[in-house]
Amino acid sequence: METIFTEKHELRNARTELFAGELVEPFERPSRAQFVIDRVREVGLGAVSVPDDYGMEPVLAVHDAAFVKFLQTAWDDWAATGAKGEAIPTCWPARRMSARVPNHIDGKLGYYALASETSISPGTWEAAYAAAQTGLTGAQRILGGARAVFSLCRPPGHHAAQDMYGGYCFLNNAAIAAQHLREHGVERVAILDVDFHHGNGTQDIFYNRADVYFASIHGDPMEAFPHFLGHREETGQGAGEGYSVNYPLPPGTPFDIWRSALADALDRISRFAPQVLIVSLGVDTFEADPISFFRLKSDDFTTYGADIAALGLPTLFMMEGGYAIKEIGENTVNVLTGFESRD
Ligand code: SP5
Ligand code: ZN
Repeated sequence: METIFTEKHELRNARTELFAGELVEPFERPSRAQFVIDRVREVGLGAVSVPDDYGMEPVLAVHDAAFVKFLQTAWDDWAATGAKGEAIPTCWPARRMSARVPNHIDGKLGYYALASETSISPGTWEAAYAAAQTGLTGAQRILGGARAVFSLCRPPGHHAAQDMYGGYCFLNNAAIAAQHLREHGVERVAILDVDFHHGNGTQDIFYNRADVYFASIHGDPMEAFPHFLGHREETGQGAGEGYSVNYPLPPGTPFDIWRSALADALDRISRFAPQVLIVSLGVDTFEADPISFFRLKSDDFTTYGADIAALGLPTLFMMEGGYAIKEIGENTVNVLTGFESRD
């Protein structure tokens, strides 16, 4: 399996994350991608290629133009205020307040952020853009006939919506890839989100569409981030009714329960009959993940990789979360080798 990867991800290197009332070193840090690419090379998964540049058009096919402009200028606007730390929102358009986009960077941050843990730092835009291109290049390989590709995207994308960032995500890499596939002759795309957290951004982007199916297995939002989306009752809207499915699972969920949810999701995806499957691959379902509460073991990742391969679909794996850094390479690549073992 070919891997798409660029060192430009290192440009996303925030110093701070707001966690448990303190500013700590971010869980989503550059060494994550380094451990994954090291493991890809160690097991000889296949060629490692740098992404091509598809420009801004595929990004703007998913994201709001003013939001993208905000991401491009947020760091400079913030630095110009003389702030000493990184850009963190401190106020939001909460219930019964105006939906107008403010001029001041403090207002813009609150308007476009869905969470405050994610500091904007210098280089964030450049890295997010490179991650989107990494996904697009993977999509292009699938269009060229590849059975499977791994886009090692960083920063991740599944929490980013059309006009919102947060949860360590800025551009929705999976949504951008899916939309690109749709515009290049693929009629039906399914996105399977196995990250521990609900893929709220991806769901929201395709919520009223019947051409992109969305399935997510995640920590129950009553107990876990992003807290405000990912309930079982959310199944799509309008033309999209029945084209989203959610499996919120409780603290302590072991692999056998998780795997039953996966089986149901794969069955529904199979009945949707997509031409391409995108897997939003977060490995924060691991038992030792520092911010999550499922109990998957390293071998379980191999097992479910094979389950996904059994669908027999052209498959684009895209990196999302996973914060047990020491094991992130093994767990991620286990999914890919598990897939290949069944292929
Ligand atoms: C891509 C991705 O995995 N994003 C995750 C963003 C999670 N951010 C907020 C996490 C809040 C965690 N609180 C955990 C308490 C652990 N005791
Ligand atoms: Zn996650």
